[in-house]
Amino acid sequence: MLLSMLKALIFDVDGTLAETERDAHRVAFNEAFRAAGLDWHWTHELYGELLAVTGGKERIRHFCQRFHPALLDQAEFAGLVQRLHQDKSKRYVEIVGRGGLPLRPGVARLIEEARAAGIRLAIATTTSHDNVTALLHASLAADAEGWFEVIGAGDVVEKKKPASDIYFWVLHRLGLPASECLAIEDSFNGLRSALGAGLPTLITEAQYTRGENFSGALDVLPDLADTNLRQLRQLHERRGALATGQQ
Ligand code: XBP
Ligand code: MG
Repeated sequence: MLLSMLKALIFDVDGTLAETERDAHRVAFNEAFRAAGLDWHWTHELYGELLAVTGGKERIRHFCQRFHPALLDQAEFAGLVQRLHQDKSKRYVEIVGRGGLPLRPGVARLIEEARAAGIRLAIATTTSHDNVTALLHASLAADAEGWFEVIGAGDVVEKKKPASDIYFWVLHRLGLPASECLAIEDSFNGLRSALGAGLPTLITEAQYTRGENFSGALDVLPDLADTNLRQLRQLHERRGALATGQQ
């Protein structure tokens, strides 16, 4: 029986393409809090806990539920979250735009290899489209946005990871079955999201996600430094063989 071929790579962004969380997203959140006159400060440790909730607005709400529950009853709470997150996003784009946030090892090379081999590229992320393009421009290439045929980002879906909505959204636009794609993720929430859409998924563990439960992943790697496209195809084929009962 013909094994399903690898036709597309679908990349997560935060933690997978780059270590954006501690020194970019977290810093931008803290700057936005300060600018709004709030004495909130998300330490590296606290941020690690808050990352259990994906999405910046959702994370701010979760933080308030935990540490400032009285705020939730205030009429302007939703507006406050919206404003804080808007300002945070602006600051994140500025931070990333200054450069100095490299892609993780092997990522750029793997993307180049995939492009050269005609493998289609897509993105499925919880963060916003503007944040994705800022990172691609600053850390990959000025025209890198165009390398990705589909960019599924942020609020285009109602339910963020670990829900699978964003991966279904991307698959629909690629017009491919999940079995012909490979998702590359760094987190438990991202893995649940991708697996729920039926995607074979490779994990590259990140700063904040090392040691999470990655059962169901095709493989768990410390990074992509030693991974090439041939190996990705093999991984994907092995999974196809398992799925069809061939060994
Ligand atoms: C990471 C996230 C995002 C970022 C913050 O998602 O959960 O919420 O932490 O970005 P992924 P926003 O790894 O799926 O890319 O503030 O723009 O939500
Ligand atoms: Mg991630």
